[in-house]
Amino acid sequence: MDRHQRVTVEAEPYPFELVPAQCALLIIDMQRDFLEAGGFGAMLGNDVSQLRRTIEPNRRLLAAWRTAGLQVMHTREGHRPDLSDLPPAKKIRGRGKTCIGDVGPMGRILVRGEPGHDIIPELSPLPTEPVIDKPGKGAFFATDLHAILQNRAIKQLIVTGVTTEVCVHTTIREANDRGYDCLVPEDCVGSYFPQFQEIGLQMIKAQGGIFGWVSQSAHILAAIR
Ligand code: TIU
Repeated sequence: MDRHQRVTVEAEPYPFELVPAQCALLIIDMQRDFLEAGGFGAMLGNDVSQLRRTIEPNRRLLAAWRTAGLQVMHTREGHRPDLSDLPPAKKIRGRGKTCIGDVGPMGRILVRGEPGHDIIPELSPLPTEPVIDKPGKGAFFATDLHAILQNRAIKQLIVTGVTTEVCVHTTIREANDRGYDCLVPEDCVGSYFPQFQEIGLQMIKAQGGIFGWVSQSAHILAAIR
């Protein structure tokens, strides 16, 4: 594969013209706190098993992306141990008994350095892959992601991870406003709510691709093979 050669990926609302050398795989928040019992997702009352179907497609896409020598970046949602970057409004949202920063089965919830904050072992970052620690839902807010992408001449993003309508959507909207073309493989993003998964994907590709394109990981794998 010539990484600078444009390849067409089957997608909606129309084919995506992928330039592998200019495209990063951005994996959003595949953390134990969202995908395993006892973390932040479960604390909010969610069924974490809904998200686990995304692990294997992400693992395959990540392996292929690495084999092709392309850019990979990961994000993690979480806060400093002193919680100085945690807005009070975020801390008390939900009126739950347990809050961000409290101790749960996987350590302090959504706090950097705690076991629950880690990316799941199936998708562990390599030392060469930037990990963006973000205090918000969007990966561009209060992070150096945009600078890293610009330094590496990235113009396109394949956005995967969890959850579709929260951190994935917020990140795609932020990226779109900054001029990036975003492609979302639907089997690699997940929501706790099946109806939000479906509508969230429709919202991206509606109106001529108002925020981006939606595809399947198999189409992306075929394009970079
Ligand atoms: N609650 C929920 O669906 N998601 C989040 O809080 N964060 C992310 O989406 N990563």
